[in-house]
Amino acid sequence: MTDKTILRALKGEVLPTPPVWMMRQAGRYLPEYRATRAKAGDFLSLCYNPELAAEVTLQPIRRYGFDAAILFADILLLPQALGADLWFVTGEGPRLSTITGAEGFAKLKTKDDIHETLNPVYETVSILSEELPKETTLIGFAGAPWTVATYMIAGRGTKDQGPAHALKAEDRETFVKIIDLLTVSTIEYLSKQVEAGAEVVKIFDSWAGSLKGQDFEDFAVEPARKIIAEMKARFPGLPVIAFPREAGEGYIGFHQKTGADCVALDNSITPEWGAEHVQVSGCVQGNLASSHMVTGGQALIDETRHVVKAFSKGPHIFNLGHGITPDADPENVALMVETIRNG
Ligand code: 1CP
Repeated sequence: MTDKTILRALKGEVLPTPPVWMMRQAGRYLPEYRATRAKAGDFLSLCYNPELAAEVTLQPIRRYGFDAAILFADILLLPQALGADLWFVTGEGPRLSTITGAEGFAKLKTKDDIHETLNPVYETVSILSEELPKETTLIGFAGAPWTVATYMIAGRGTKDQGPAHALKAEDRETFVKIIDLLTVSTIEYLSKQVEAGAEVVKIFDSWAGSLKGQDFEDFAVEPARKIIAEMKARFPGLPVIAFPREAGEGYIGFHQKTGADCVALDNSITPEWGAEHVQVSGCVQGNLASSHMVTGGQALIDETRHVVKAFSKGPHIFNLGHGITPDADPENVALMVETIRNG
């Protein structure tokens, strides 16, 4: 029996104090992150520099003693490894070469070609598995096929994922090929992370909420199910966290349909709804609004207690409903952690 709290919660144990970590916990709200990033140059250089990527992963662990560290990388490294051009425009976000049809798809590489680009990421994982405190769980991750596909098809982040929906409607064959390539490549990518020392993997489907009805089943549920089934076949007992963000009713039964050990909840649902409809099926993660990390004060304390209490009857990992934002105050993060641990 392991004594790492996150692994215990993932096995279904109800702990008196929920373990805690935060999405984007290594990020621009921390002065030490900004300093290391400036040393690395740009964001991608930081992702591909194992020493510095490990350093920024460790920074929030040193500061707050979170129960988990998440590998510092990005979901868009995988399309880059498959041959897409990728760059980040400061203040705006990612840009990629676009895949708009069969011709673009044909230029992509195969799942077996990705490691050449992604080797530094695996190196970051092995450094971390040596350097993390023994009580801290190391989480590896990848984007879910649908979310990664939305960026590959549009060439950037989009509010409504319009270009990806359009390709799905107009050239379904190419769209399905992209999803299938990402599914098998994600399995290879996550497998190397686990071999290098990741103890848990998380699948980020940030744009799952724009898939409705049968599309949600085909392109959010089914790829997650395939990835999780194969990961568990290769690594028996490996815990998996799935994050079908803004899935709404799609959250109901997501554990059973995909085989995920934990389902991460966003801020579009109340903790009470999440406890009643999702936690009944297994461990959940979430879901304090990240805006409290900006505003702090008594409201942060009250809402942290509210989230802890609402999920206290089942397995729960405390987290935000989405990533912490660059304008957050590091003191508020300390206040959240203290409130969780000291009541
Ligand atoms: O300037 C900077 O330093 C870049 C900001 C940043 C950071 C810190 C980006 C650019 N990515 C990351 C790291 C990152 N991204 C992690 C590391 C681990 C962590 O601390 O959580 C992880 C897990 C991600 C995952 C990620 N990247 C997602 C899924 C989760 C989510 O937030 O919804 C998505 C959609 C991305 C794409 C991406 N990368 C970066 C930005 C600004 C974006 C979003 C673009 C958009 O809004 O469409």
